[in-house]
Amino acid sequence: MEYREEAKVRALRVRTLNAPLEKPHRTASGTVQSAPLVLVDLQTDAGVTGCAYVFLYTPLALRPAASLIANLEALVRGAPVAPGEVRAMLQGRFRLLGNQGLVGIAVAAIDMALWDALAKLRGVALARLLGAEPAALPVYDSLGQMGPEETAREVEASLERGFRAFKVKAGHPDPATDLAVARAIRGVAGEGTWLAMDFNQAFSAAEAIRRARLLEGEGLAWIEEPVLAEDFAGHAEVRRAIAIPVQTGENWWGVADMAKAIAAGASDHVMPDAMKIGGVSGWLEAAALAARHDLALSSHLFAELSAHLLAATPTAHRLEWLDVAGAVNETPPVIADGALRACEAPGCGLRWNERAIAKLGA
Ligand code: SMN
Ligand code: MG
Repeated sequence: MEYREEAKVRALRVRTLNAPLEKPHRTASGTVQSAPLVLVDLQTDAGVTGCAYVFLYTPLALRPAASLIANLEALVRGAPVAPGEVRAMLQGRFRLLGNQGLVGIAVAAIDMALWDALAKLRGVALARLLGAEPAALPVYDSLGQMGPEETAREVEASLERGFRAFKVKAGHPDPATDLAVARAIRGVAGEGTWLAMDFNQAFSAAEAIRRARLLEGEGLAWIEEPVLAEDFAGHAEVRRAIAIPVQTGENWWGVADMAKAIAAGASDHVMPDAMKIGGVSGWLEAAALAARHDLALSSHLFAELSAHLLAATPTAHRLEWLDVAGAVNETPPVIADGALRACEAPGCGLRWNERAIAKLGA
C-alpha cells in the first residue's frame, strides 16, 4: 500500500482556542485547567481538508505552537499528500534545532492532518487505510486526582456513561489517600474492576517504590510514570523493586526515545502519545517497535485518532479516554460497555463544530 496521493497541499488554516474541560484535571505534578488546542486544517487542491489538533497542556505554549505550525505552511504548500515524504522534509529542516518540543508538536500536527486528508481522499476511515477494521477497543476513563468520596462519585457517573475501567491520578500528599481512592473505586465499580494509577513523574525512585509497595495488594494494572519521564534508569529501578507493572511513554519524543526506554528496561508496557511520538507516522514506527519487543501498547489522550491507530496496532492494549477536544468535535467516538469504537466516516474522526469554535473565540 502506498501512502501517497498526487493531490497537493494548497494552504494551512491554524486556529487557537482554550477549550473547557469538564473539570480541572489535577495531577501530582500540577493541574490542567483547560484544553489549549491548536486546530489545523490542511486544505488540498482536491477539495479535501485534513483536520488535526494538538494539545498544549498550558495556554502559555498555545500561541508559540500555533505560530510555528503556521510558519510551516510555506514549506508544505504544493507538497503532495504524502505524510512520510513531508515528515522527512520537515524533520530535515529542523535537524539542527531538534525535532522535540514545539517543533515535534508542529511537525506532528502536519502529519496528523496529512493522514486525515489521505484517508478522506481514499474515502475510508483511517483505521481501514492502515489495513485494520475499526474495532471496539477496551477503554478506560482517566480521572484526575481527587479524594475517595469525590472519586467514587465520578466513577458512578462514569459507569453510567459506559466505562468499566479507570485510571486515576495518584501521588496524594498522604500515600494512605491513594490506597483509600483505589478501594473507593472498587467499592463502587466492583472488586475485579480494571484500575491503574498515575504518579505523573512526581517522585524519586525510592519514594515511588515506597508508595507503590503500599498499593501492591490492590491488583493495579499499572503504575504510570513513577519518576521523571526521561529517567529511564529510574523507571527500571522502580520496575525491578515492585510487583505492579510499570507503564510509561506519553512523554517520549519520537520512537528514538521509546527505543532508549525499552533498552533501559523502563517499563512493562508502553503508551505513546499520538502527538509527541510524531503523529500517525511516529505512531506506526512505535507500534512496529512494540510488536518486535512484544510490549502491550496503550494510547495517551487524542482518543479520536488513537481509536484508529490502536485498531491497527499489533500489540494494542488499552485506550485512554480524557476528553480534551469534545467541545469542538461533532463526531465523538462511541463508548459503551467498556469499549470505544472509532468514528467510521472517512478520516480520523474529527468534524469541527464551527459554532462552538466561533463561540470559543478562535
Ligand atoms: C495526563 C493527561 C493530561 C494532562 C495531564 C496528565 C496524564 C495521563 O499523564 O496519563 O492522562
Ligand atoms: Mg499519564
